[in-house]
Amino acid sequence: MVPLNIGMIGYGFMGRAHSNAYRQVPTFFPGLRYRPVLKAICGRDAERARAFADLWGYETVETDWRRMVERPDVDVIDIGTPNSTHAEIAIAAARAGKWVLCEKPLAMNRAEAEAMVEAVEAAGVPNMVWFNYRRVPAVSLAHQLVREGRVGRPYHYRATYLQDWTMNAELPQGGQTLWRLEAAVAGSGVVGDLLSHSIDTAMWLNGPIVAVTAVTETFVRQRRHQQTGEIEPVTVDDTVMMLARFANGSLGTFESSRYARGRKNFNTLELNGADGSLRFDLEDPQYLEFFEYRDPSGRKGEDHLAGWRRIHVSAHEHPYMNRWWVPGTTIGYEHSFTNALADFLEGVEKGKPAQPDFRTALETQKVCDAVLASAASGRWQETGVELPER
Ligand code: SOE
Repeated sequence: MVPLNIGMIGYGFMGRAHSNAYRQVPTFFPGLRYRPVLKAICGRDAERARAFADLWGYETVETDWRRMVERPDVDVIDIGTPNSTHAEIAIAAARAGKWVLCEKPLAMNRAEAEAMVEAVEAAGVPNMVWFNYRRVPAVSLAHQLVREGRVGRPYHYRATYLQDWTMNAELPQGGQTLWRLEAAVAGSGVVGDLLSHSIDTAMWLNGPIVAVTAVTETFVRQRRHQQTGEIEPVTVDDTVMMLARFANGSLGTFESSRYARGRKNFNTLELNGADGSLRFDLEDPQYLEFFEYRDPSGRKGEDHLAGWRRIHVSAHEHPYMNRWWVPGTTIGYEHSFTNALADFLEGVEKGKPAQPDFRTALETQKVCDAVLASAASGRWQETGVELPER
């Protein structure tokens, strides 16, 4: 096995999720050529970075990402920092010849994302964006069924991504923990944070989104800023409702919100086609629901025995599941990151880049920008998405 030295930048939620994947991948995907080594963790607060290194087993600590990017003993730069820093770090890392992994959304906006794509492609370095939900086995199985033509001509795509953690009007904004509430750091609110996940999955399952119309709302208009202590205007969208037109002629509805009381990470999708429908709900992640418009003998058409199947996606035949436990047992949220990392490493090994790479994530960014533009103008907006079949 070839050691691959990881330089992880950011020690928050995603720093933990990615670090866990680096630790798990060699043992659960033992055939891979590359074996991640937790070489260095980088964060601005030296004490927190040291504590993180001790906990997760990183060999060294950096407090300046620029030093990390220059280190000759680091092969991969993994960006788990707030969105406003992604572009600068990724471009510097690519120029230094590092492989680059980046947390979603890829960038603050389309222009930044384009510059990032240009940098990784000019350097010819492997790259990927951590849109992890593609790698939930039930979602991967949905993709497989679509590719096998089991859904037929698609008519509707429906996605919701709902949370409620920002509803408290007393919650401050900004700073290390609440930067997702500040547009200058996050780029947008739920559009970049939640809707981007739904768009990535939707375009993977159902192809390019060519046009959108959207409305956004900010319900709590002022919050105290964690750093300045001042009451300041809230600059992010709390909720977005979007209608979409796909290149394949189907229509989509998308709803993302951090104001859905009781919803913690309610990420669902449904696809309705001529020959079948698929449904997934991340709060019940082991299951894929599938309705097939066939009678039990395989003839097309519904009979009195037709009905929704609730597939427990835990058999060895299901995506990724032969890597984990015995059939019938389950895996969780963190495994989607390990699965994604395994795909990335295998992709590098085989010369077939794993998806979504930066170029594909740029297309998601284009849709996010179109959503924000439509919400501002009140008009339908073309997205300009160009997604080749991969
Ligand atoms: C916060 O809303 C968040 O942590 C997102 O940033 C993640 O991408 C999502 O997967 C879980 O919720």
